Amino acid sequence: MLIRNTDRDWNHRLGSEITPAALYHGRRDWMRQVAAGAAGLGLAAWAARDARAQMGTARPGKLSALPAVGSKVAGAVTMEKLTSYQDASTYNNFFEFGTDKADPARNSGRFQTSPWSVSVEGLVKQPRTFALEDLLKLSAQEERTYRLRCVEGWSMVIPWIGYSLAELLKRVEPLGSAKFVEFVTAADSKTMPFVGSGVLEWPYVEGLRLDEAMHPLTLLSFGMYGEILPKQNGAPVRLVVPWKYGFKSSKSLVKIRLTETEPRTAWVKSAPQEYGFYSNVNPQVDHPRWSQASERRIGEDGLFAKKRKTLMFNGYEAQVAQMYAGMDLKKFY
Ligand SMILES: Nc1nc2c(c(=O)[nH]1)N[C@H]1C(S)=C(S)[C@@H](COP(=O)(O)O)O[C@H]1N2
Ligand SMILES: [Mo]
Repeated sequence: MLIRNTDRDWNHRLGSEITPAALYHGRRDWMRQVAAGAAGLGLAAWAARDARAQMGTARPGKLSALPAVGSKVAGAVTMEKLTSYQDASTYNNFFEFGTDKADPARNSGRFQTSPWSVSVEGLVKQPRTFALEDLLKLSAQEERTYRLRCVEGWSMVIPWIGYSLAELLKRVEPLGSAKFVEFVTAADSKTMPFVGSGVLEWPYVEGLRLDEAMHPLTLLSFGMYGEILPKQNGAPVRLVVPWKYGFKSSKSLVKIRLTETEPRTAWVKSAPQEYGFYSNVNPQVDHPRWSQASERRIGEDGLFAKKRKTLMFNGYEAQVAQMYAGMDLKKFY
C-alpha cells in the first residue's frame, strides 16, 4: 500500500509539537458550556470552514454537538496520550489527494464538502438520501478516543466525534437478505487530483460484514478534537472502525449500500494477495512484505523511541472477538 516508511519520513517529524492534554481538555470544557446553551449544531461553522486553508494550522472550526460526558460505548475511551492535532491532520493517507503523507493536507483545499448528502440504499426497507444536516442530528454525538492502526505500521490516538453507524442503519431497516455493507466515497476528479490516476480504482470502496457495521464501536464520524473534520481526515463524514487496519475507515462517504455478497473493495481489487476483506488488526498475521507485530505511535518517533507491540484487534479484542469465533483468522485476514 504505497509504503514509504523510510527513516526520512520519520525524521522530519522529530520537531513536531505535542498538544498538551490540559489545553485540549480546557477547550472541551468550554465547548461543553457552548453546547449546553446552543440549540443548533453549529452549521454556520460548516459553511465558514470552506473559506479557510487546510494546512494544519488553520482549523476547520468548532463542532458544537458534543455530549456532556465521554462515550457510553465500552472500549471507546483510552487513557493513552492523544496524538497532537498537528500530527493527526498533516500525516494522512487519502490517496485521492496524493500518495505522500503530506499531500492530503496540501492538496485538499479545493474539495467541496458542502452541500453534502449520503444515500443509504440496497437491501433496506427504507432507502433514503440524508442531507448532511439531517445526518448530524440523527443521533446524539459522542466523543470517542480510539487508536487507529495503519497497515503500514504506524498508529495514532484520536478523539473522534460522531455516533454508532448502527443508529443510521437501523433507520433504513436492513432486510433479512442483507449480509454486507459497501461504503462508497467521493471521487471528484476536478477537486481530487489523484482521482483518475492509476494508484487505485476510483471511487475508493470499502466494506464490512453487516454485524461489523452494526457493532457499537463502528463510528460514523463528523469531527475530531472537538472540531469539524479537516478535509484531509475525511470531511464531512467518514467511518472509523478501530479494530481494523486504517484503510477500512473510509473517508468522505457518499453512499452506503447493503448487499448480499461481499463488496469488492478498492484494496482487494488492487492487491488481493496483500489485503484481505476482513483486515482485522492481527500481530500474528504478517503482511506478505512486512511484519505486523509492532507499530510506531506517531509523535513518539524520536531516535530512541521504542516500537509498541501491536495488540490483537488493535486492543479491542474484548469487544469484538466474539464476531469471529470459529473463523480461521489466518485465512480470513
Ligand atoms: N476515501 C479514502 N478513505 C481512506 C483512505 C483513502 O485513501 N481514501 N485511506 C485510508 C487509510 S490507508 C488510512 S490509514 C486512514 C487514515 O485516516 P487519517 O488520515 O484520518 O488518520 O484513512 C483511510 N480512509
Ligand atoms: Mo492505512
